[in-house]
Amino acid sequence: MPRMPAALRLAALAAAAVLTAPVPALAQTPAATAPAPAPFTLAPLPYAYDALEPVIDAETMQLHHQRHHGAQVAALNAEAAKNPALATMTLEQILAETAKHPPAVRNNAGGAWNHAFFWTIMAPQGTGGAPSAALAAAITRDFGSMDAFRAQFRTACMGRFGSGWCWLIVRADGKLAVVSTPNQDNPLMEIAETRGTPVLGNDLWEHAFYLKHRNRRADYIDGWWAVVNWAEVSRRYEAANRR
Ligand code: MN3
Repeated sequence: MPRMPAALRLAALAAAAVLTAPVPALAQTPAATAPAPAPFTLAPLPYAYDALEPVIDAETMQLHHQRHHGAQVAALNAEAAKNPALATMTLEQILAETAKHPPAVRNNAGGAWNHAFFWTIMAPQGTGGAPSAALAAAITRDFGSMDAFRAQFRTACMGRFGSGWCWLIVRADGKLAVVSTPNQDNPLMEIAETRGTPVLGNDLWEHAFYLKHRNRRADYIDGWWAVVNWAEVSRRYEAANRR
């Protein structure tokens, strides 16, 4: 083949690129132009707003669920409208790659997951049962006793500066650990200091307790154990252990 001048060679390459480029715009499906449905939803609480009284008052529960949790779901849907790939993902998939997304995705996917989890691990006083034999044995194995676990959890809750969460997690090695995360972060995030599967968690934001307890975080933490849903925590522990 005879040598082509450089300019001609470039023109030939450009023509080839046009021929092999995908067919543009016109081929869009109607679905791509219709408004996408909001992919993330706010589920109702598994009990009435006043069901955790007197430990957590109805007004706090209603504001917390409808306004705080609801706003995070709405904000995550707004992010998904900007980046439709998010709409195809589960919350857990998003939490595993938060560094790939803007901070609003980390904060609101975190908040959406954390609150949905939180509602399930609480139950009306007197109905939450006790830790299963397997969970009780693991708590004794990894903390020494139930009291020692609760003391460590309390210390972690009190030690979280500002807003955040305290968690009991199952680590990848099967061991239990108490960890705390800032803001709406959680141990499912790839950026978490200690990763694991949460089985119990307490919301340490002031919106979780301020109406009733004002600044007294310790009162909230100590009273909160009365509404822990140990049946659900145990179920989550056994599910995490099977992974
Ligand atoms: Mn909250």
